[in-house]
Amino acid sequence: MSNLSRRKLITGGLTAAAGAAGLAVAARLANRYGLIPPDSGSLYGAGATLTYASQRLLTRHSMAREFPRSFISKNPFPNGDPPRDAGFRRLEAGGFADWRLSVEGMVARPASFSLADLKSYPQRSQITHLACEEGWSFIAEWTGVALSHVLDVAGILPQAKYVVYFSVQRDWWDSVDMADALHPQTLLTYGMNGADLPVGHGGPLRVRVPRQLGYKSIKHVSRLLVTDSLKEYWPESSYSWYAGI
Ligand SMILES: Nc1nc2c(c(=O)[nH]1)N[C@H]1C(S)=C(S)[C@@H](COP(=O)(O)O)O[C@H]1N2
Ligand SMILES: [Mo]
Repeated sequence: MSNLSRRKLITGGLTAAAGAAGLAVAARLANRYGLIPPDSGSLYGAGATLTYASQRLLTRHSMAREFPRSFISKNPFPNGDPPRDAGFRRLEAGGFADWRLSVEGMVARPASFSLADLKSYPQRSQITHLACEEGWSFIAEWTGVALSHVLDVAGILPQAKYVVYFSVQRDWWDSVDMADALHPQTLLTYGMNGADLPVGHGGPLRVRVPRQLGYKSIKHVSRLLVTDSLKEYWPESSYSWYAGI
């Protein structure tokens, strides 16, 4: 991905704005309150720590803005190509009846869910903004089940710290910490604007993390992994791990 320079600009700007003294204070605070993000050792560590720590302190319990129906965008923009491989096409032709979401890792009851299973759980809808780091955005109504509900069914173990979610598109996966995984607005969505979630927007199943930038909302998700370390699951992209907005 070619977003290195953009990220550099953003984090560079933050760092400059905070100033060296501010950063030192932020780092100390972050350390004390367990707010070091997992990419703090990276090139943009100081900026990433500052963003994550300040957002977590200020917004741990905050909600992404929800909009009235009249705000729903007329022409939402599907970004990137949907999967084109034979396996996905076969699943699509079958109405995704054979689609499965597996939940693995640090859970008491590893499980595999069909869309019908997920639809049998309490349904949540929210009208939220999806903002791409490239500058465009749209508002849509997203319908699904709270990620926290599915995690409860699987039973997360106490040592779990992150949830990694994988698309069937091999290059796309991402992760959130437990604060975002258990946040009431973080959904596994199967519906959009009152219809099935279109394949272009991540059908049949997509994670929505409305408190972070669009790239954290991974499309075509078929696997969740609960873990205490992201070492093996570091995204290949140059995006910042924490993308709070
Ligand atoms: N599997 C997968 N997930 C993805 C992407 C993708 O190309 N493939 N693009 C990401 C990016 S960068 C953004 S901004 C949003 C775009 O969502 P949309 O296609 O519904 O507009 O999806 C995110 N999730
Ligand atoms: Mo994006």
